[in-house]
Amino acid sequence: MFVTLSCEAFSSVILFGSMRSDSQAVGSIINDDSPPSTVPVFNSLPGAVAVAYLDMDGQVVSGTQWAGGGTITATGVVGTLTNAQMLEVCRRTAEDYSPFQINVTTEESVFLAAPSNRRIRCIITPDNEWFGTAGGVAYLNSFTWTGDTPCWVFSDQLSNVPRYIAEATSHEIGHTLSLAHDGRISPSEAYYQGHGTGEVGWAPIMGVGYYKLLVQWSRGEYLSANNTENDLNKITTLNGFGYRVDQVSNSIVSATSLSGSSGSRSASGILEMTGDQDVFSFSTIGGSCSFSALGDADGQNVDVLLEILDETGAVVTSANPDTLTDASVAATLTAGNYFLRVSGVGRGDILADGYSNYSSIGQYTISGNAP
Ligand SMILES: [Ca+2]
Ligand SMILES: [Ca+2]
Ligand SMILES: [Ca+2]
Ligand SMILES: [Ca+2]
Repeated sequence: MFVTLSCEAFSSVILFGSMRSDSQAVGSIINDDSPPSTVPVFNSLPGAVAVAYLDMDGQVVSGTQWAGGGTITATGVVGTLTNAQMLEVCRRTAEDYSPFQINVTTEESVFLAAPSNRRIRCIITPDNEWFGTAGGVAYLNSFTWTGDTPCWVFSDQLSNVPRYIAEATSHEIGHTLSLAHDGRISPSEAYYQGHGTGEVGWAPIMGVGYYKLLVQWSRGEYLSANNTENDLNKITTLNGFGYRVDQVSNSIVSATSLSGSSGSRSASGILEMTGDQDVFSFSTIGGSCSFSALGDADGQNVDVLLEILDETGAVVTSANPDTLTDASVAATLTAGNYFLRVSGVGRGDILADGYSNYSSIGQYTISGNAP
């Protein structure tokens, strides 16, 4: 049975010497505070049955299909990464998995308490020598195996940069959830590095996510994609967990009130599924109103469309900057009841430098003012 070895992900990173000698990246590590002696506690969805455990404190692995069943003694990244850097890895990975009923955790006790066919241990370690040069490696579908066969992320192969480690972590866990690589037919390549620039530079999580800022799940909509598997559908139907429940109505009829009744207003939430809309209500005595909707501060997956609607649901004003992923709206409103609607959108030509709204999902926060 479990003979399908997903090829080493991100082996291409090894070809990019500039990444490994990036003085900025090295400097950011050296300049940080003294390394901690323990991994910080992190749970993205406490209580979820399904668990992705980021094991950063070292692990001895034996009796698995790795290394022919032999013993692998992997050191951790505690002492190499700072507390803040380990938490950044957690937050970035958690953003990729925020639409789903899965807890990204750093607590081994949480992992051990989960059903063994609803969990994965992802070992983040500098010790890749037993395997070879790669950013990470995983067995396809191993999330639903029983026992404790981990997937791997090799931190020093990733220059110990939290963003790269997090991209590899989401990617390797993606393999364990049954996802294959996103490459291209022409040119023939196993890993697509993406397209576009700046905040809207896009790449698929199951390709190479290191070089772009907007790294999303994919169904192979880009030009010459070699893999049209529906990542979201596979994740949520093959692994014993599904999407998180949408907490905020798509309709003005049952909108959720923004926090704050006058002046400062706020809310936060998740766009869980393709096309989800979250509608919030607010009232004003009239005057100058302004709101911003920001995606996740570290690993934003949402390109936000933000709209103010009047009490009939008609759009008063909207914002979706073409080259930015956050959005802000402002309007002088007469006294009354209004709505703020958050959506995830695509951009431009999906066969050129754009993307669809397919995986424009994830966490957001709203803040603003209305008198
Ligand atoms: Ca461990
Ligand atoms: Ca939602
Ligand atoms: Ca909704
Ligand atoms: Ca935009």
